[in-house]
Amino acid sequence: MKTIYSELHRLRNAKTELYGGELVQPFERPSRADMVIKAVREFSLGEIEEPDVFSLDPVLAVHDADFVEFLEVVWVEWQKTGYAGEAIASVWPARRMQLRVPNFIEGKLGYYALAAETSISEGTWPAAVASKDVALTGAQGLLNGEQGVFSLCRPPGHHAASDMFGGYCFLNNAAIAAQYLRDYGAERIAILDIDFHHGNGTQDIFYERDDVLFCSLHGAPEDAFPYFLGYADETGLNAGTGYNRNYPMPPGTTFAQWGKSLTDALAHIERFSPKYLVVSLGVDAFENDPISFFKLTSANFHSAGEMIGSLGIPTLFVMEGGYDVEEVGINVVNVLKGYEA
Ligand code: SP5
Ligand code: ZN
Repeated sequence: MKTIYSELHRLRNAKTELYGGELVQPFERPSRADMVIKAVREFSLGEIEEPDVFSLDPVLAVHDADFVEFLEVVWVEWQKTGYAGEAIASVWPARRMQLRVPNFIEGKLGYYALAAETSISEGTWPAAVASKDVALTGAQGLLNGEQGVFSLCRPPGHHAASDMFGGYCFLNNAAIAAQYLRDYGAERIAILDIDFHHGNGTQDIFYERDDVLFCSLHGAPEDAFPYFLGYADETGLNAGTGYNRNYPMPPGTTFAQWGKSLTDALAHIERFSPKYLVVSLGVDAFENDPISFFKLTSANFHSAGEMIGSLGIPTLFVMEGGYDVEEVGINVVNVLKGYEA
């Protein structure tokens, strides 16, 4: 399987993440992509190619123009304030407050952020732009007839909604790719999100649509980030009713249960008969992941790949989460090798 990869991911290199009341080194750091690309080479997954450069049109097909403009200028605007640190949201339009976009950048940050852990610094925007190019180049590969492509996106995307960033995400790479596939040749696209965290951004973008099915396996919102979306009774709205499926699971979940959820999601996807499948590939369901609570082993990821591959649908794998441990690389490659098996 071909891997699409850009060194420009390194431009996303924030120094801070608000975690447990402290500013720590971000879990979402450049070394993650290094570990994955190293494993891609070491286990001979296939060719590694640079992305093509796309315009912002495919981005604007799923994100609001004012949000995209905010992401473009936020770092410069933040610096103008004279604040010493990185740009971090600290105030939100909470219950019964106004949903109007403020002028001052501090207010704008709170308006567009879904969480405070994602600091913005120099290079965040160009890295996010390159990351969506990696996803779109992979999507183009499927349109050109590839059976499977791996887009090694960084920064990740599945928490980003049409007008929100956070959860280490800025542009929703999987949603952008899915919409591109939809616009250039397919009536139905399925998105399967196996990242440990609920893909709230992707769910939100397609929630009222019946042409993009979204299925997500994740830590139950009662116990896991992003906390405020991802319940099983969120099944879609209006035309989208029945086209959203969530599989929230409790702390300590092993492959015995996780695999059953995957089997059910895959059966649902098969009934939908999409032309293409986009997999939001996070490997933070791993037993040793530092911020998650599922108990999947490296071997389990290979099984998951095999199960996905058994559908026989051309599939774009888009990198999402998976943190801090060397096994991030092998776990990703295991999914991809399993898919090809
Ligand atoms: C793409 C992706 O995986 N984003 C995840 C963002 C999670 N950020 C919030 C982390 C809060 C972690 N709290 C975990 C408690 C562990 N003891
Ligand atoms: Zn995650």
